[in-house]
Amino acid sequence: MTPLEALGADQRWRELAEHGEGRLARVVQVDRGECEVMTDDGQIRVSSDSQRAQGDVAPATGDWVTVVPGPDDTPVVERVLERRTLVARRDPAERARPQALVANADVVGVVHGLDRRINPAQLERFCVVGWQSGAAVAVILAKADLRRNPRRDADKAAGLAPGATVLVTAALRGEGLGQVASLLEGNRTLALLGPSGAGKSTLVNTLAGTDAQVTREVRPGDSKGRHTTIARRLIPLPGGGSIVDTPGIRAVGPWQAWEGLASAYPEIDDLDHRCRFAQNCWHQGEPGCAVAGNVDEGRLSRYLDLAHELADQDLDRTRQWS
Ligand SMILES: Nc1nc2c(ncn2[C@@H]2O[C@H](COP(=O)(O)OP(=O)(O)OP(=O)(O)O)[C@@H](O)[C@H]2O)c(=O)[nH]1
Ligand SMILES: [Mg+2]
Ligand SMILES: [Zn+2]
Repeated sequence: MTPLEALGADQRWRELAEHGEGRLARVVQVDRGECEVMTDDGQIRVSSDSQRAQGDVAPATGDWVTVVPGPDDTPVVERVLERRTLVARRDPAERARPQALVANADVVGVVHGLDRRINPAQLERFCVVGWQSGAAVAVILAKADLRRNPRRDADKAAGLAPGATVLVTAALRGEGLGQVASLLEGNRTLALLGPSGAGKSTLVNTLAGTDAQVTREVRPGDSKGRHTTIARRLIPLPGGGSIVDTPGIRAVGPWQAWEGLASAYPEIDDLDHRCRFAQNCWHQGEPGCAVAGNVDEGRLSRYLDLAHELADQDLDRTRQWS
């Protein structure tokens, strides 16, 4: 297996690459105009052409690209191949712009640390972003050693994340890691999402068998991890497949995530079109509503919060372009 095959290079990627001059590579990390990419011959640094016309896709961690020799012999990214999936959020610094987090993940792992109570709004929000990416979603409950009955947490999570695989892990004790590893079978890519301190990097390090990612002590008194670095790095695993850690994320704002919303709340989406005023029903007492009263109230209210957020975003975007 070549290093690229271990990262998921398949026939389809190779064929896409053949449309250009360059050779196939996968972006391991992006850092100010330069990328580290994996090629069939190992990892190299390439520049990601600053002259690239605006509107061209900027490479993100996980992207498949083609690389050509540049003017001064440093290789340059020629093309970003069309993404199969993309984990993106609303740019935290700007209201109406997306920020690409991870490209071409096969599974998004939403990590929640069991040192805290499950926060339904937060978990569902991460799931919306996960589903919107086009990848499958797994909820990974971490730090199960801190709970007497983690199965109960798993049941709760399953109710909040229909359609997602729910895994229980205790990385520091080596428990549940096989299940996480099985998400990577077939050289797949797992993108870990979740609030700071959830236990993402600890999972990555235990699976990779290295200290690839920095972990840190949770502050006493609260369970929030401290902010250190935000580099998103694709980490190859010894048995094939890769994981992308996303450090330093406090919250995710979904970006144009109507499909992700529908997938995260399938029971609401299933009934939605049966409301008498289906196009305009906010399921808040409108006559002939098929949703209100027939689904969990908490889920409905969180769904509506997210729907309002997305509707506001659509308005912002319309204003921006008019
Ligand atoms: N008890 C216990 N603690 C854990 C476990 N996994 C992680 N932790 C602790 O939780 C804290 C945060 O873990 P990290 O892996 O750094 O969290 P993170 O999700 O990477 O956080 P950010 O990088 O800030 O986004 C550290 O003090 C870890 O030692 C576990 O399985 N059991
Ligand atoms: Mg981390
Ligand atoms: Zn309705």
